[in-house]
Amino acid sequence: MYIKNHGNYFMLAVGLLMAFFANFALAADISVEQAFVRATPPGAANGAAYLQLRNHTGKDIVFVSASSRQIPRVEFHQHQQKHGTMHMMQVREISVPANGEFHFMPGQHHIMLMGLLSPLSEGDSIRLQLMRANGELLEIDLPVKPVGHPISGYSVHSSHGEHKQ
Ligand SMILES: [Cu+2]
Repeated sequence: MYIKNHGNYFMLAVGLLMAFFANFALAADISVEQAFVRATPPGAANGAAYLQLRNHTGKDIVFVSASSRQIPRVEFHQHQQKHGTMHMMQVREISVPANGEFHFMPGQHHIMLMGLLSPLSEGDSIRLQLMRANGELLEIDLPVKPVGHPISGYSVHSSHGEHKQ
């Protein structure tokens, strides 16, 4: 079909090229995909944010902290299985490998939102700032998604709400 219609095919190619450069200009060295925050029930103390970071450079990019004006404390966390139960522990830094990706996802690494002042409700959004080791800030707006938001590994995460001591 596209062979008969060179005009459309050309415009498609131009469009793809423009999309590529638009993305490239927006995130020259790192980009964010599939960012979301999980909705929380009333009274929950903590929530969690998930996203995927893609490093477009030939050097590792390290993030040393996260923060939000809307949330008292934000930490990088990891899940760990210990004696058959899941525990969470703080992670000091996150390294996105050169030309690679780092995924925060349920049951694994996550960004812990601590001391919530009000529930995170579907339709709201949270602005997070991730700080790189070089001091640069990456600002991300994350929509709040319902608990059923599809992402692999979700079942492991069902008891995430509170920290186990
Ligand atoms: Cu956590």
